[in-house]
Amino acid sequence: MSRLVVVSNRVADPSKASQSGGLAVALADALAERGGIWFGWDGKVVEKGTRVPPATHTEGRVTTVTLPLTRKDYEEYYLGFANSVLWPIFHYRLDLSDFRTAYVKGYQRVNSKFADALAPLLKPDDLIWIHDYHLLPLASELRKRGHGHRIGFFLHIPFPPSDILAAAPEHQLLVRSLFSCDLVGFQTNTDLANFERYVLEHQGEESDGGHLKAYERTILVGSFPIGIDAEAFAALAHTPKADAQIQLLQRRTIARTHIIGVDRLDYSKGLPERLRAFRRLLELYPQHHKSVTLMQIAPPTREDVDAYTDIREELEALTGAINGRYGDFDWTPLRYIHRTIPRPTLAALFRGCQVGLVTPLRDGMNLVAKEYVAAQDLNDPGVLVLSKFAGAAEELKEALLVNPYDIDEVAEALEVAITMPLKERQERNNALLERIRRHDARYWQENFLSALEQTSLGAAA
Ligand code: GDG
Repeated sequence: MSRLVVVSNRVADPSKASQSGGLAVALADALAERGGIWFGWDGKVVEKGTRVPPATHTEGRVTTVTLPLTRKDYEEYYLGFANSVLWPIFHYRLDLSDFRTAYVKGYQRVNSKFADALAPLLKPDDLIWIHDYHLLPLASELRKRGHGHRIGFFLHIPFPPSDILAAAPEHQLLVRSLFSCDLVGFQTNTDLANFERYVLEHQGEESDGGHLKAYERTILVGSFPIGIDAEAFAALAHTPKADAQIQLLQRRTIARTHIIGVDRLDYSKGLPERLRAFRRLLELYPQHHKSVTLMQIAPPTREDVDAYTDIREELEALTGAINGRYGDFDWTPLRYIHRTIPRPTLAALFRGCQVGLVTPLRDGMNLVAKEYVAAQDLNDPGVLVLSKFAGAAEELKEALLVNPYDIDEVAEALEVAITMPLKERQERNNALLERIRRHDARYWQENFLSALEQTSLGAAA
């Protein structure tokens, strides 16, 4: 079995992978089985001129290799091109993209630095697996340095329709770079179709049987919906400590029905629209006053990007307005928590809440939707209300699927969820759970790597 080299923008500490969630666990498992390297940024920023060699840390058969970014790299590559250009555009938000010429240069520069630092660590037979939008040009940088390895790339976020991508600076170059890979994987069939359409429009070559030919290379493409470790998450939700936390949640509030939302505070997650839908529920159904609450956990993220400050202010204002209008001395309708909550507490809260409200405006997959289902009690499961624009909606058909922009529709779905009879809740939950268990994180990782191993050996582009 070939050694695995995983490259991602950030590297999770493998010894803490179980606390960090699905992706870190899936990758840590694959690395432990095959042995290998996990390479990426250590999350630190150093001032110009500071030369810090990559730090290596080996545990068992896995070595993490991390390096810091200079302030300029952090601003131009991470905050700039990755998170102020690619993230909004790939989430269909051209209005939020903030393009500066320096960003493209910074993005190319960091990808080239990553390739320089990674190159000496590679062995001839390694399988290389690159992750996400930060590193679209990395495969092409490695090929330029003469590496003929099998290279796979997986995009965790959506791939936008051709016309939207065409608004991104250097879009042709970015897509062309992906043709230096042997396998390019997406979360959903929609993303895959968008990619194929872009390539056909810009290169005019035919695809066949999962292969796509363009830029003088033929690559394998496919959709590989990411999963979670459903068993482990269910176990986390069913500990004596989780039981105690759920009892506390029920004792401390007069509400009988708890709705929960958990999302990084990101504009792609549809949080203001979600709060408005909850307000509409209270407007339309006064019988729920004092019997329903919404708990929205929204840990901070990318606070150095302006668009993220704006959304935080909007949410704080909405929370105040809703609680001011509907709250009473013995009832706070909306609890908004702008902090990271420990993972076991999150699992307990999912289990203790009767409705999981997951309404991103656009999302690659959305693991929270799967975690909510995995945490439920089979005897008395809650109901998942899910945006049809989350990648997860392609698989999770038995959720109540909603258009997150349509406030009335989401409010009505909440009403259906709150009043759903036990039998229907169980039928829906069983069907969802069966699929989430079958297509778990291991299934995702094994499928991707076996497809990559079956490609013919990468030729230099
Ligand atoms: C990207 C794509 C794709 C959240 N708050 C807390 C916390 N979390 C955990 C959740 C979940 C993870 O973070 C978030 O995953 P999502 O999939 O929901 O979203 P992104 O972070 O945007 O991830 C996404 C994913 O990559 C994987 O491919 O699904 O579409 O955007 O696991 O539980 N964890 C803890 N405390 C919190 O407060 N401990």
